[in-house]
Amino acid sequence: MKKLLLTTALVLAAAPAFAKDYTIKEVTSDDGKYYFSPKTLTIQPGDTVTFENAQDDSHDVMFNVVPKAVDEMIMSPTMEKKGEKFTYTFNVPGTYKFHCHPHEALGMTGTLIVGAPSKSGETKKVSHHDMGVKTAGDHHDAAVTAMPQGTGKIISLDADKHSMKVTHDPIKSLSWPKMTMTFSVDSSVDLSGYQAGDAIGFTLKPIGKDDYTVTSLKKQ
Ligand SMILES: [Cu+2]
Repeated sequence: MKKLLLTTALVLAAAPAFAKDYTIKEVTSDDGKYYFSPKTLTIQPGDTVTFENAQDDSHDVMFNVVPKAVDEMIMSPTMEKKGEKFTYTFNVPGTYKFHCHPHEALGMTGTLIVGAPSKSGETKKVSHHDMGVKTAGDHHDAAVTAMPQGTGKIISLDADKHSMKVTHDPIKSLSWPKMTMTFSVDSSVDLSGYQAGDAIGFTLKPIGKDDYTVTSLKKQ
């Protein structure tokens, strides 16, 4: 009997710790601050992190620095309702950096360490809008610059803001997966003939560093 107990104890000691689940909340504070809570987190390989929208506000999460061995883009769809979640299991050790795309410029960024931090040179940058397109401020060559094209479906239109929410198919030239996003629509585009549910084709133009506006629209 004693021997059996000892064997059991050894097996338990050798077994890997059970994977844990963590939550990072995406917060919009009452005084207009946007942040992840917690902003930094250390977990172990195999652990799972759930990003949860803490209010009815539009957040997402995109990983823009990951260990070199990570071979996929880690990004959530847009989460617009309180309680919407995006869950991912992190198996590759190292340093990860992430942000909320709409609120990155407002400081909504964070860091995740899986196991131990990466040494310098062991991470890579990932751009979910890596585009062969020049920025809006760069006008010479505009004629030869292909603007990204997309297809999708209108979810809703906001005539006052001249914007539309679209579920778009993957856009290869931007390395975007299928997503639901809100785009501003250029004032030259007439939205009056469109409504929620329409299948559309559209052209995007970069504005600023990280944003796009719809410059042409047609029904599919
Ligand atoms: Cu956000």
